[in-house]
Amino acid sequence: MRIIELKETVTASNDRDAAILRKELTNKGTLLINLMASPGAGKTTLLERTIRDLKDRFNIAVMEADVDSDVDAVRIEKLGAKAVQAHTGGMCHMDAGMTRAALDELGDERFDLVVLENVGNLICPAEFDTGAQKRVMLLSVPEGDDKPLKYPLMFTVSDVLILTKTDVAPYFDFDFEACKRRARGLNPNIEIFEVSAKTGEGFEAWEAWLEKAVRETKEN
Ligand SMILES: Nc1nc2c(ncn2[C@@H]2O[C@H](COP(=O)(O)OP(=O)(O)OP(=O)(O)O)[C@@H](O)[C@H]2O)c(=O)[nH]1
Ligand SMILES: [Mg+2]
Repeated sequence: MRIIELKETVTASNDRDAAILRKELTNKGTLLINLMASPGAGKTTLLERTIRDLKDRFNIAVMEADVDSDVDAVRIEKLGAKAVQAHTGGMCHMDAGMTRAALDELGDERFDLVVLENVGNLICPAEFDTGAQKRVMLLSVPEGDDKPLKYPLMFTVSDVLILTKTDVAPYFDFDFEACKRRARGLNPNIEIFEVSAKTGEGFEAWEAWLEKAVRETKEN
């Protein structure tokens, strides 16, 4: 597994670079997902189960972005999926240039699905287009149902909201309906799934969405 050291790319327009990257990926038939959430919300655990379930159908790679360490990339490689660990040089997000550099490290192999596990936080990753065709965010039950009120941009820019750790719901006052109402108030088109990576509950619906998105990318 490779570790690459990235620096924020200084370009005139991140949005323009992201649009070019998105087009290249779609032309290649590769779906890139920008996966965003707070630290510890369950991004890597969700990916582990998703890879286990889908790896026989799709060629999957993961780009782990962190300020430091390689623990997440090591977890992904254990499942037999290709992983690169990107160090963001202290930055709290990935931009399109950094994403391109991390993709280059994956080499020439063709992937159906590449997931970028962005740096854990609900603020900066929402502000930067990485070039991914889809943005997926996680909110875990222990974080609370008020997060759409506090971090509205993340909910506004995401295509999918996955409410995770539903197995611990009995121990928290998490109002699912209020949370969904708040998220849809910001983003009426957001797709919402409820899952537990511990029990596997809800994974069928999330993986069906993902499979459809992979197939649609190839048709474009
Ligand atoms: N009970 C329960 N625990 C979970 C679930 N998903 C993840 N966890 C636990 O939550 C903790 C954090 O999970 P990770 O998958 O490492 O979270 P992450 O979002 O990748 O964290 P960072 O990469 O550090 O931002 C671990 O102890 C997991 O076992 C779940 O569905 N239910
Ligand atoms: Mg992680």
